[in-house]
Amino acid sequence: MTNLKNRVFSGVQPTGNLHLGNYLGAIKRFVALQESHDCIYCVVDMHAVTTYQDPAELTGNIRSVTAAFLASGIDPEKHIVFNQSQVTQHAELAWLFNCVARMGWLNRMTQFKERAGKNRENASVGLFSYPNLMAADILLYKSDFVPVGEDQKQHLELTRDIAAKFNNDFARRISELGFGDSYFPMTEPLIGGPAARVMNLRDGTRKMSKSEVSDLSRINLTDDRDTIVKKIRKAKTDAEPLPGNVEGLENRAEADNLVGIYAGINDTDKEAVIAEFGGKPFSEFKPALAELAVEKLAPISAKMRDLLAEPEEIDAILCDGADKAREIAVKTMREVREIYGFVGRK
Ligand code: AQP
Repeated sequence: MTNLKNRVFSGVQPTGNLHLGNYLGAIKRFVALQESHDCIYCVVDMHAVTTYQDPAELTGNIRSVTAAFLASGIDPEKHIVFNQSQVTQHAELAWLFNCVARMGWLNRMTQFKERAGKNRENASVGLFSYPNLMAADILLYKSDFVPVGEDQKQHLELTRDIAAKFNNDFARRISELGFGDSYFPMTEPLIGGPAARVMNLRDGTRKMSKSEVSDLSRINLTDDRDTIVKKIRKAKTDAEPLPGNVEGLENRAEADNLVGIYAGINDTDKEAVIAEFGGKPFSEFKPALAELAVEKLAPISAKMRDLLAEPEEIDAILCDGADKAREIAVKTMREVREIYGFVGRK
């Protein structure tokens, strides 16, 4: 880890089957960033338990997300891959950030409102303070960049607010201790591309999500060929053919989503997809999309199956990654404790 302003951090929750949204919005971009950055990719199991998880299923899901990382091309030798609960400093820093973040800031988080729904009084306190743990994940490693899907934009803004308030509250102490003008960086989100927000295949106004009841609403990374073809064939669309230009996708949520998915999988943009398929009916576009999805996803799911056949190897990779992550985390927490004025061994 030598370059300045070069560290990337991101996490994925082990809460169920990973889907095409997780892949295009996050994991595929994690892979690309390895070429140019020092990357830390985390299976955020402590975020997962903000809602109840069956313990045996959670274990399987932690391994499955790790397998998806590795099968997609993340290299745990050159970068760091680990699960959050093995590095206890995440929880420690999150507590301190509970004391930095303001109630009003968290009250504005739309994801909490969506997840808690009408049953807000019964949501866990952890679900409410989830963004503070996310800020801790990112800032524990003084990360410069965080690749995420668009749904995480607000949480990244909160991370910056927390860093700014911490830097400001402790400005004198930070300077006296020789850390310069500020301690935590202003982390930048990396959000973008044609598939930053992949939508539900049955309802183009809602995002594709692991927790959606209907399996037809998403393409899972583990779906076989027939299932992928069936889900794309059944994907909701309107009756019009694809428009002749990208502007024509406005107010056609489902068409826009399928074009974005094609562009995301094929490393291109919506303009290029429209240049090829503009004016064509869905009966022509959908089979082409299904073919492309199968071609790109089949090798990943085959590799995931091989990796999951040897769970102890996955666990060993996570333990090695946690050792590397902990080295950085221990140093940060030693400095943060000093900034706070806590008494203890250096
Ligand atoms: N539909 C999506 N389109 C683009 N990116 C997405 N991400 C999630 N859904 C989409 C991105 O995937 C990364 C990992 O997400 P996560 O599993 O940590 O949490 P999530 O955003 O809550 O994902 P789900 O599928 O919606 O999970 P549930 O149903 O459990 O709430 C993040 O970078 C996220 O932006």
